[in-house]
Amino acid sequence: MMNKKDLLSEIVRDSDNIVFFGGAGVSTKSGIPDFRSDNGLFSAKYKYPPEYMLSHTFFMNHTEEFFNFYREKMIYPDAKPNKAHIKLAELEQEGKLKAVITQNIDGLHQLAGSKNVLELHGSVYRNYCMKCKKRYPLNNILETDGIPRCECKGIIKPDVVLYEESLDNSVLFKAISYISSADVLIVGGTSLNVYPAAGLVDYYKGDKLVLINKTETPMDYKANIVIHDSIDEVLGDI
Ligand code: CNA
Repeated sequence: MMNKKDLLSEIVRDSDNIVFFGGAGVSTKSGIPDFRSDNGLFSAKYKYPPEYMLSHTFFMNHTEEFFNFYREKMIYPDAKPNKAHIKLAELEQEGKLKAVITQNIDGLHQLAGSKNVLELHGSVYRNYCMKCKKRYPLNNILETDGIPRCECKGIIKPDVVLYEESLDNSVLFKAISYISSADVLIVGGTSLNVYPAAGLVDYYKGDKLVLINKTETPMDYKANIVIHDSIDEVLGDI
C-alpha cells in the first residue's frame, strides 16, 4: 500500500485545481511563532491574556499597550519564506494551484512568489488612518514609538482582523468560491480553532481533503488523508 506522502504526491500530480488553506503553522519554520503550539504566543505569560491583547476592545481601551505588544510579538519583517511557501508558489506557477487562502498576516506567501493570496485576517504590511483613511506601509508602525499617528493626527491602525472584528466579506466569499469548486483541498498548519475561518473547510465538496498539521485538529475526522508532520517537510518533499 502507498504511504500517505506518496499518495499526496500522486494527488497533486494529477490535479490542476488545488486550493490551499493554511494558518500560523505554515510560518513557524520561518521563525514566526504560532498561537497554540507549546512554544506559541499563547503559552507565554503576559499582563493580560493574549487573545484580549489582540482584541478590538483592548485596541480601543489600551491603544499604546496594544502597539507595544503588536510590534514585539506580531511583526517579523526579516522572516523569509520556507519550503512550504515556496512549494505552494511553484504549484501556482505550474497552473496546478488556484489560490492560497491564509489566516496569516505575515506576507510570506507573496514573498515566496504566490500571486493569488486571500488574506482572511489581513496583513501587517497594510495600515490606514482611522480618521482620514490614508494608507501607510509597515515602516510607519515599526519606526514609531507608542501610538502611530497620521498627518491628520488620526491613529494608524494595522489592517489586521482583531478578535471581535469581522472578516472582509469579499475575501471570505472569494475563499468560499475557490474551496467549493476545488478538486483538491490541502489544509495545513492551522489548529482550526478560529472561526469563521475554520468553518471554510465545510464548503469543500470533493473527496481529496488533505490535512497536514503537527498536532491533531477537530477536523481530522473529515479528511481523506491526515498527516501529522511539519508542513514545510511534507510539502517540500512533494
Ligand atoms: P494556531 O491556532 O496557533 O495553530 C497553529 C497550528 O499549526 C497548531 O495546531 C500547530 O500544531 C501547527 N503547527 C505549528 N508548526 C507547524 C509546522 N511546521 N507544520 C505543521 N503544523 C504546524 O494558528 P491558526 O493559524 O490556526 O490560528 C489562526 C490565527 C493565528 C490567525 O488569526 C492568525 O492571524 C494568527 N497568527 C498568525 C501568524 C502569522 O501570520 N505567521 C502568527 C501567529 C498567529
